[in-house]
Amino acid sequence: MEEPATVYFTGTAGAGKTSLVEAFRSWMKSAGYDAIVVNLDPGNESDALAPDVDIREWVRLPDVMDEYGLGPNGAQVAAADMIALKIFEVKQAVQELKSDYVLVDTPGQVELFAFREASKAIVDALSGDRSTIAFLFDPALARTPSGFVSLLLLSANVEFRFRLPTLNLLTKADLLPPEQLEEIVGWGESPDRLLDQVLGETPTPDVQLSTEMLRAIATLAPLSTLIPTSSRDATGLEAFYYAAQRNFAGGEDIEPSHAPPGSDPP
Ligand SMILES: Nc1nc2c(ncn2[C@@H]2O[C@H](COP(=O)(O)OP(=O)(O)OP(=O)(O)O)[C@@H](O)[C@H]2O)c(=O)[nH]1
Ligand SMILES: [Mg+2]
Repeated sequence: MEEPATVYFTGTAGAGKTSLVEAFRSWMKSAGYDAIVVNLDPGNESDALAPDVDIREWVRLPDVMDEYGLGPNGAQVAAADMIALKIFEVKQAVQELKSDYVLVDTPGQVELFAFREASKAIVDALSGDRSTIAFLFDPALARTPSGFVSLLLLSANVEFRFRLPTLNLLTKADLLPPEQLEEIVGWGESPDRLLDQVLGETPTPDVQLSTEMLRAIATLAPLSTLIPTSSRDATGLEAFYYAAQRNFAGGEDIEPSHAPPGSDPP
């Protein structure tokens, strides 16, 4: 059987990962696609979450905290290694469900996913050839030029670590006035405009630093477009689906089991 296409959702704490995973699953279902949700966050407490495969069956953050006398962050680090040891059980549970798509929710702390060797082992074990990362831009951070640059660097870091195609999504678009939404999306399209804006911010050392880093990013890779999304009103989910589809290298578009109205590829 062909391996399912897998999307990893990552981003800074509270960026909207769990909400988007569930909103995207609902959208996929209504569009006739067969997707399951895998929760890889041992500390997930979101009410929105209804995973088909749940790491908390094997590793639970409160248990790790109790057992090793750790705080939540230390316990997340320890749990990441424990998860890596259980990943083949997780994979087996995923395979038993025989879905076409797997949507993976990851822990709140992005550095845990981005920098630890355990996450690399987890992703390597879980993913087939057709995998992509969705990196979430929280508008609370993305709305200033230097915040936007920081998120771009974080996203590039994730892509560099995992060597998987990475899509940048702006979350909670419903919270932004249209002009601000347009401005933020514009930064993703035009490195020059972003650079000008960064320079326009007070020239404190950190702003100078982000300018240099932005130059590097702009040289290394064309900035990838930022897809605005909202879990509240399902904005951008279809656009995200087709962008992800293009990233599943060599993958053919999987036909929905029933043709949804108006869902022809653009
Ligand atoms: N208005 C609005 N709020 C949202 C949206 N998505 C998420 N939120 C809110 O943002 C907060 C964080 O959402 P989560 O989905 O838990 O974010 P997360 O990245 O999984 O959070 P952690 O796992 O704790 O890092 C919650 O209060 C959500 O209700 C959205 O599209 N619109
Ligand atoms: Mg979450």
